[in-house]
Amino acid sequence: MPRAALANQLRGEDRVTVCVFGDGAMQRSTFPEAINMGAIWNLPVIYVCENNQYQQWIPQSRMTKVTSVRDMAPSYGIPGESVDGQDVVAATKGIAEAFPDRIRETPISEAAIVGVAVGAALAGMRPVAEIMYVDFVTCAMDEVVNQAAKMRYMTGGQASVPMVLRLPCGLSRYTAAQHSYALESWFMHVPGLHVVVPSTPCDAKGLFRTAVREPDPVLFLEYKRLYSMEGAVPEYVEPIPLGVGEVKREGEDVTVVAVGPMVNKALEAGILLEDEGIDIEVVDPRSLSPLDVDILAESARKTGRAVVCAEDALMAGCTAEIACAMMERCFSNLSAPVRRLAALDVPMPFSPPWRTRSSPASISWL
Ligand SMILES: Cc1ncc(C[n+]2csc(CCOP(=O)(O)OP(=O)(O)O)c2C)c(N)n1
Repeated sequence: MPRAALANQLRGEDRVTVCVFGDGAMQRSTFPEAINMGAIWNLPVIYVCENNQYQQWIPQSRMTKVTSVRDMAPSYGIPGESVDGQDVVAATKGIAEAFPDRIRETPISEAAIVGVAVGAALAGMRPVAEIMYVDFVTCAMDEVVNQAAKMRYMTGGQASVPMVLRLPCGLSRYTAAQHSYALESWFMHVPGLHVVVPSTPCDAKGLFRTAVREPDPVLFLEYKRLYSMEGAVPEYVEPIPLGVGEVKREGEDVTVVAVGPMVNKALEAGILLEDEGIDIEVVDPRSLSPLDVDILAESARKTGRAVVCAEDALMAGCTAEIACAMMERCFSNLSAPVRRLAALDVPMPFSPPWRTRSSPASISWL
């Protein structure tokens, strides 16, 4: 926050920086750090908290005992004044009423959310934690990557973190650069984490049943656009083992490995390509770590051609790992190199035409 103020001070400029934020920002760990640094360096800043009593839809009074930033100011040695003066997801609808003792609302404190989940898991519970958008798991990366993922290894198997981290992700309307990330490859890279990406309501249930029973952390990537997808979900769904993909459409000419919402797009493409006499096989890995390399290689051996599509970026994305895994196993059966369809290596644009060009998520075949 006081970055611009530091620049002003160092340049000796006669300027004051006005830093405007919502009351939700008070619960960020960077908040006290920034205020304190600004105070000890006597930076010329006015902090303006627009306190609408709600952090998005959660009343502020439930998230903090301190409801006025003004009252916090003196503890940093700076004066404070008062001036008079919003369903992202239905996925968890009704769950808080059904299980009032087990569901917790949280402040916007991702490191603390994952931290308490890791702690509870170490203490023998099976917590399910949710980060509002996967983009903000970046604020909790130490807990995910250094604590949860490594605990079993570092304790020689004496401790484990049976935690599920639900991570809504991917493009949705106008979510732009900070709320549209697809980060599967980041987590595939970390030994000790399982990475799951369901593509249908039924798979979501079957994979979730497995995830909550896993002895190690599972990152459950929920593509936001799929929340509105309809599909039959039987009352009882068998747990789907991790590392077991599924052929969603059988075909002879080319294998399309599709991740998450790209499965539906591939199935749409399959219908169109029928008219052109091209018969595609659609394979859904369902979990990316562990990855069902056998099902991928078997399909590519049969068709001799493969395309991998996912919503994450092309550079070092999950499509690279999948394509390489196939080429390593069945290079001699392939008639052409494995091709990849992924997002452009750009932050997600807000502008609808640019967004459409940036991500395969925007493709509509039908
Ligand atoms: C680190 C982080 N976590 C989650 C979000 C998603 N998010 C965007 S606005 C918002 C609510 C902010 O509440 P508040 O600061 O009170 O501002 P208000 O919208 O009420 O004006 C949230 C949670 C975010 N932008 N950054």
